[in-house]
Amino acid sequence: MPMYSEGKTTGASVKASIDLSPQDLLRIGGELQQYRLDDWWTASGGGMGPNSFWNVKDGKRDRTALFGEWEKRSGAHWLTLLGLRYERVSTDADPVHGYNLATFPTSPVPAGSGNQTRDAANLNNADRDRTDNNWDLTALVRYTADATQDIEFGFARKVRSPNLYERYTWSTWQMAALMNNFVGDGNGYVGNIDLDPEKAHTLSATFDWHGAERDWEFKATPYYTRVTDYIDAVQWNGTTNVARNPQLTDRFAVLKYVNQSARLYGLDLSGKMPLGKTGIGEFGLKGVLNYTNGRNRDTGDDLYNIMPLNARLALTHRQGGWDNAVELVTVKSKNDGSDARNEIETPGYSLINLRGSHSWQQVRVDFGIENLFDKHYYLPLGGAYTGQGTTMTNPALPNYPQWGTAVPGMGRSFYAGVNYKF
Ligand SMILES: [Cu+2]
Repeated sequence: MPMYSEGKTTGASVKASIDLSPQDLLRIGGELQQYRLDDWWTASGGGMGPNSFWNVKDGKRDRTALFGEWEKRSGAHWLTLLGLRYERVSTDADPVHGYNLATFPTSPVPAGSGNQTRDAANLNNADRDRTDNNWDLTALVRYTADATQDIEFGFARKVRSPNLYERYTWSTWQMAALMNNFVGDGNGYVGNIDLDPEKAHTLSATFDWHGAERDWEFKATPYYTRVTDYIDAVQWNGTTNVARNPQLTDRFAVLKYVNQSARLYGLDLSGKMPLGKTGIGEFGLKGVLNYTNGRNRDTGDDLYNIMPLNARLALTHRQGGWDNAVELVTVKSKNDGSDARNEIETPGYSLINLRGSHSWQQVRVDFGIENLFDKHYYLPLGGAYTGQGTTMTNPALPNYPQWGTAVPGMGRSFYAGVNYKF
């Protein structure tokens, strides 16, 4: 099935840093970006003809942004940062038609497979020219209590406008929707002309305890994010053109992008400590831990593609030019996930990596083995494996042989690299 897409991006950005005073730094800048997209599928038989299917025709997405950020130091203890960004995003696309060329108003036209005539008409009759005025905001306060303690509080608002595929793909036909998957989960997706930009508001704090020379440190960052108009997706019934109820389970489905409300919270921990100096070098421990929990507040469903609780602990060794580590990576099982997308569960796993490096004046050599014990595991964020089975339809009842296989991670891998500085 031939599919063509042609995109063009042109843009420019300017940035400047201005020292207003020894304590005040101002950063300002602007950005311009123009994006153009055509996405069409030429006729190829089997219901895919006699004309080209226009998935996105003369799509445009233009961005104009201005931003400023003011960083101020007050004495030895306080640092404040205030940032503001305005971005105007204009998107548009031309009228489309399916393989059946259903936009000819004068000739009687067939409905086309999967309601191509109806769906094309819905997009063509809609107001496709959309403009979003997006305001981002950052506010941060850092208090340095003494040489071993920093505390930071932050608030951020970030706005993202939908991309052209989220806003302008139009066909609820399963085959067409399956071609519009940019998520990696094996489902089909249908765009939504009425999508609003998603707005995320985040509150976070960082507690940083460390040695005066940072020979040891422990950092904790909890955060909470509320997203209004979060761009999620609901299962869609193409025949009736409304949200599907009840939901399909344990198989791939067709979904339509919709704005919903979401929240995320999480905790990032990191730390390091020296273990001791010996005749054969300096030993230490280094670790990070990440936890994220995401929920759709409208449906109560878990958000798609959230990394399960994971940690990385390394025993480090330094001696002369040597810098080596034995690394343990542990990831918990993913057994919640998005029900709407029938997200595939993955079991937990642990991996051992060995890393070595030696540095000279100008040259550094890195080498190592990842996944030392050749453990078979599945990537929690790897999406669905779709390399076998049907390609243009979801497999029919009673078996869904394609659904349910995650993408495996790499087996035992050896690597080596050379860096040369001059
Ligand atoms: Cu096809």
